[in-house]
Amino acid sequence: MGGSMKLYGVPFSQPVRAVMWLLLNKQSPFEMVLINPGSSGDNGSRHPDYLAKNPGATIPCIEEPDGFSLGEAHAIMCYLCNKNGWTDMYPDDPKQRGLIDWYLNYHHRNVRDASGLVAPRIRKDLNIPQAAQDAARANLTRALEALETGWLAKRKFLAGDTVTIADMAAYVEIGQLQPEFTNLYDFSAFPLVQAWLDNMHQVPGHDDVHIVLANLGDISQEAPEMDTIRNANKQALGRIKERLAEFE
Ligand SMILES: N[C@@H](CCC(=O)N[C@@H](CS)C(=O)NCC(=O)O)C(=O)O
Repeated sequence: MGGSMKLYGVPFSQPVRAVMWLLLNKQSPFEMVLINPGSSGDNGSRHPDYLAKNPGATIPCIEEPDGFSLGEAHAIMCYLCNKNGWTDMYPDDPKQRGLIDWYLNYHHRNVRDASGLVAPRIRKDLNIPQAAQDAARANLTRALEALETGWLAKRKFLAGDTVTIADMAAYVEIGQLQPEFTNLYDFSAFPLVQAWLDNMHQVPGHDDVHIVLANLGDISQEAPEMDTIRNANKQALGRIKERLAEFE
């Protein structure tokens, strides 16, 4: 079976962006297949065809030409690094790798809660209770304190002096809140996190992956219309396809 690897998801999804960033950074070809998160319709993440690939019903998921499929952004990024020998992004030194795995495991229910600030604005239909929104903000703030006083107090990037998949996984969550994107969090209490965010802007692939957020813009005062989100995803897909054409 020929063809390139498929990546299922939408560019607005944080964990999808992390995988896309790694692939674009490495100029590694893939085919993006749009899957709507939470939908059971055709091309939805709860449709039986998709559940056969990822029973967890979430995006992202990848599928290799031989039919091998894998869910969970962090598992996918580790797999891609292992498969392609990208040891700059996921070093094979046990201690360096240990630091990355530490962050990737920590991330869930901590830094991931950054999306708990975004979801109520883009998914009004979910009627996310205020208490859940407050808990997400508190969890994120605690996680940023841990990054500020721990990880980033010791190193320029989360696991060392150079960027790894831990930074990409963290940035797609934290970075989306910056003023030039959704503008939903004030980072002034966290100067090391702010400096790290600035450094991450320079990592190749950053702008292509974040075009979706640049297009959506500041949503702190007003929640965007569904059409605006759809258009932002569409334009982002166009940019990604342009980049992928350059790799061929
Ligand atoms: N831990 C998963 C999280 C994936 C996830 O929550 N994806 C969201 C979109 S950002 C999703 O597919 N939601 C659909 C649903 O929960 O029904 C990962 O990192 O891949």
